[in-house]
Amino acid sequence: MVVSNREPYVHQFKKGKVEYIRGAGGVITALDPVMQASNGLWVAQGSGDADRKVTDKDGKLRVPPDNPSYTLKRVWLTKEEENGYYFGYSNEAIWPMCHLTFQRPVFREEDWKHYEGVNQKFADAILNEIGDKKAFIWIQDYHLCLLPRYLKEKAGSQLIIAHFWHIPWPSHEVFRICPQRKEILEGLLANDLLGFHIRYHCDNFLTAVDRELESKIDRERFSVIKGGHETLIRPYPISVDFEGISSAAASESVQKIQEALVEEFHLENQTVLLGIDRIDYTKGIPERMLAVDRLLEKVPDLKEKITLFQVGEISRLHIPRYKALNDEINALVEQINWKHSTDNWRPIILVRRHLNFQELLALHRHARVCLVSSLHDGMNLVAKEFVSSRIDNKGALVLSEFTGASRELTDAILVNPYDRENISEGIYVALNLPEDEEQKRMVKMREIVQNNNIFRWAGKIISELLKFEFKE
Ligand code: GDG
Repeated sequence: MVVSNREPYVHQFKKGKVEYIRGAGGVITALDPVMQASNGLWVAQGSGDADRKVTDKDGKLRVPPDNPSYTLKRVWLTKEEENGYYFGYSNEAIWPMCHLTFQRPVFREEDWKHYEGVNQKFADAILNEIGDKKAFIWIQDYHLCLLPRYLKEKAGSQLIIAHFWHIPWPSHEVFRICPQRKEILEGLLANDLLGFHIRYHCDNFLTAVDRELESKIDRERFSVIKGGHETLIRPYPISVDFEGISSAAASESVQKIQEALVEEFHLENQTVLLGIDRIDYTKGIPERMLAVDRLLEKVPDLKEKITLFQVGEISRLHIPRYKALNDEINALVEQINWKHSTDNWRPIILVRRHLNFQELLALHRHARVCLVSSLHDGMNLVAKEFVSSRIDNKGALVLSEFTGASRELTDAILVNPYDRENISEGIYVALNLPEDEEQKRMVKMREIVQNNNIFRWAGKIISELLKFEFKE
């Protein structure tokens, strides 16, 4: 069983008909292929306006709709619950606390109450499904910190639980500001296995436990024993479906889409710098735009030659900080385009509409440089998707050193996103890499993503999970 906040398939009404889209976001990109291969059950929040229409009375349906291969069970939340649990505690408290971007977290007591209530609601839905059966459960992310404890309290001997934390875990100096830090740690320590992207986040977690709770920490085994229960803490760097992306990128349909996009956006004679992100202050989108601005100031010869093509899917707009970022990005695009544009060229194209995955691959194929300038990022899948799409072994990746991906993709051009000069130099270096050097770097990066692909990531966690024995 997989449990996550976000569902993999969202149903919406379009001109009276029900249509579905596969959600954007790292978790879904990573786990949908795993679930398709294993015919499991995925429990998540229902979120589309037509979701209720397609489910049975228990909130269940088979997905993907075009090729049903596993079951999706929806948990329905009220508006108040969604505000408190999702926008409030998850994304105004935990998210900014875990990402070092100097965005102050907001801990509201009423949000926490909803966070507890919704975690309990997920637990009830799951326990209801399980009955007296035994189950392996794999929980995703920071929305569901309390769920493992609620499940284990009711059905400890029937369950083996793993939890993957998709975002960074902060240093203790940061974590200790959280008023609910003990409850969060106790919730997570009900897991049998807890995974982070990198070793550094595991270390931070162990330090937090050490400082906050009575427990025994085994630094050799990388585990915590609390109240007689052991939780293993392990790094599992997430990845993408390398082979799937490579072969889709080679397909004729993606090639056709590429031609259509080039025509639609007049990219025929442009060297494309590509950004693909949810609009989020952790992703360094204004920083990237300002770096392009700086580059054009320093190297005016690049005018009419380069285009920053930014795909920005709107995200969490109910939160004031996200709304402000959205406005800031719109204003920056206006300002930078006004400053540098000529009669038939503008340096930044910002695309707000939802692009499907094939369109993203077409853009990856077309780009000369992919720009990932996150201020802090657990992994960053866009970087790995770019590399996987480059079947031609061409293209350069400019990558923030504060992403988990930078630990593996050392052949990218690594930059500090807080340093505008440094990003703009990185772009310049990327644009001027000699052909053989560009190719050598891309080949090495492709080997790394090919070896540590999404199936290997999931396989490692699942095989660790299967080593545990149910308690009698
Ligand atoms: C969290 C962590 C970690 C983006 N725009 C569109 C679209 N996307 C897809 C990308 C990529 C995914 O969304 C974004 O993944 P990231 O890894 O960049 O970021 P988060 O959503 O913040 O994910 C992150 C991840 O979890 C996995 O553990 O890497 O660090 O923050 O796959 O391609 N997809 C479509 N249209 C868009 O407009 N179809």
